[in-house]
Amino acid sequence: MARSVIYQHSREWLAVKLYHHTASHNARRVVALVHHLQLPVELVSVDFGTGEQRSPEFLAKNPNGKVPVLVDGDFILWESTAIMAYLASKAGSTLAPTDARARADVDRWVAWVNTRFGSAASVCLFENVIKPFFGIGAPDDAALAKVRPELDACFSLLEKHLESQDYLASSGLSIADFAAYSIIGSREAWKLPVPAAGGSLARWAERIGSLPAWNA
Ligand SMILES: N[C@@H](CCC(=O)N[C@@H](CS)C(=O)NCC(=O)O)C(=O)O
Repeated sequence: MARSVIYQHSREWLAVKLYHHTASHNARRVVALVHHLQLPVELVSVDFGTGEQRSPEFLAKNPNGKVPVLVDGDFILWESTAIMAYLASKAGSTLAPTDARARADVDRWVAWVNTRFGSAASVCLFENVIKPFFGIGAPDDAALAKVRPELDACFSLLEKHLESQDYLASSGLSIADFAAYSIIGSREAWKLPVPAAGGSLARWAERIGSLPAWNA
C-alpha cells in the first residue's frame, strides 16, 4: 500500500484514511473531493495487482472487496457517494448542504447517477475499457447498441436540465457533480455518446473538469 497525506492535520482528521486505486472512477470522485476541500485525509493506494482488495484484512473493511473505503477511527464506510457525503458533512461544506430541500435535491441527483445513469454508462466502461484492458474479448456491439437509447435519454435529460442551472443541484456545486463527472470526464475512454460540444452539458463538463482537484 502506498500512503500519502497532503493537507495539514487537525485533531478530528487525525485518523481519517481513504483506501483507493487510481484506475477506479468511484475512488477518483472521492479523491477529487478530498483535494477540492483540501481535507487532511491519508490516501492509501490498494494494490489491485496483488489482489489486495480480496485480502482478509481489506475484506474486514469492505466485505465487497472494492474501493473506495474510508476509515475514520473506529468508523468504516464504503460506497463512494456515501463517503463523499460524509466527508463534505464532516468538513461543513456546502457540497453536501444541510437545508432539507437542498440536501434532498443533491441526494436525488446522486441517486440518479448511482442508478439510472451509472448503470447504463457502466456497460460502456465494461465493453470499451475493462474488456480490452484485461484481454477478455472484443466489445460486444449488441450490448452497446442495447444501452444506447438509455444513455441518449440520460444525456438529453442532462442537456435540458443544465440549460437553466450551472450545476446538477440547484444549491450549487455539490457531491452530485463529482459523482457525475467521475463518469462523464472519462467520456472519450469509455466511448460515451455525449452530445457534441457547445451545449449545456459540454459547458458543465468544462466547468467541473477544470476544477484543479481532478489533477491534484
Ligand atoms: N458502488 C461502489 C462501487 C465500487 C467499485 O465497483 N469499485 C471498483 C473500482 S471502480 C473496485 O474496487 N473493483 C475491484 C474489484 O472488483 O476487484 C462505490 O461507489 O463505491
